Amino acid sequence: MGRMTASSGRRVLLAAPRGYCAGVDRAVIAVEKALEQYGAPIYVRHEIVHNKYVVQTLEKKGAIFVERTEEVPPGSIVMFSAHGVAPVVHEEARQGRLATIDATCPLVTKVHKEAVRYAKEDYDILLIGHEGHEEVIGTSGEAPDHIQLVDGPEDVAKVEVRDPSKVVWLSQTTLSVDETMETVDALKTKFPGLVSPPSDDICYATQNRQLAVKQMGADAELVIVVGSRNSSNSKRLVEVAKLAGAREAHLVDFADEIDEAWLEGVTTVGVTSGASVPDVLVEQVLQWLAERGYGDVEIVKAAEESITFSLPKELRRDLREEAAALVAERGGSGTSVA
Ligand code: 10D
Ligand code: SF4
Repeated sequence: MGRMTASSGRRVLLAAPRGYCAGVDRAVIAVEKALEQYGAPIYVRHEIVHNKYVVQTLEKKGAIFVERTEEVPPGSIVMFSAHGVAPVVHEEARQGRLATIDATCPLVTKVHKEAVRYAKEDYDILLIGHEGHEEVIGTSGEAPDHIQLVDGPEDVAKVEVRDPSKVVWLSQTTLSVDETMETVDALKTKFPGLVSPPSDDICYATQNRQLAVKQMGADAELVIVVGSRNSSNSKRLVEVAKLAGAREAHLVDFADEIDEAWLEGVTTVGVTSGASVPDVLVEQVLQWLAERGYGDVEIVKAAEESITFSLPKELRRDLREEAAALVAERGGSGTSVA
């Protein structure tokens, strides 16, 4: 314990686990590998993960981020983000003569498969998730006629189904565990025969990061969550910290967004980061805090994580040749990337 700490009692509680999950690690490496293997540009449909720093860094290396498949020139390579895409997007890529690399997290793909399976069995699927989020757009697209979105407990009243004995709930992978259970309870009250997904749709990484922040929320007056505004799982960590007792919790992309005023009267600061956040950004926050007397760091460990995913299979094929062939096949009108 440093002299400063001994006299002031100021300390940092650092959450573990925090930061990169297996799906994000895989997706970011996939963009880097594709750039190495095929050279720039590599188009990426949607932010590969919802993190400003990651996107800026990959842009500097030659990745081009687009929101719509039509923005990608024919004959190019396009990667789909970790959040997943609807089947119609695969079709758009075929139509646009694009070679694709699918960086959808396998745990998102698992939910897509559940949706397809329950739709085949003609269930009404209640997808709990945030309206407009990329992941729910992708999952809903697997079975648009069978899926309706339930965006929190307040949405339950408006839900109507064809047959209350044939209803299942599924969810986005990055929701608040507690709020989702509230929504499920409300749905079960309305539809007692509601079927639950075969395994948790909220992924291990989301659950573990929330567990850790819950543990620190009781002791930390202030919790700083490193993550971007459009990152669902990062935003949930702010909410969970507040519910766990933190007086204040804030989301920051970078250390220089921290407001000195937040530290007033604060002895214990909790620090964590979303699943899309590289740890270098957390280190910068710890440095910033240490410079202001919060140099004593204790780890709050809620779980061990060892899961990893292998890279998207397409990275093992020659996509440049494939892209060139796609253009040649249709008369070669596109911009070749070879
Ligand atoms: O917004 P989000 O939490 O779903 O995405 P982010 O890119 O921040 O984190 C990774 C989570 C993914 C790809 C959805 F599973
Ligand atoms: Fe996959 Fe979970 Fe990470 Fe999303 S947050 S990319 S579902 S591991």
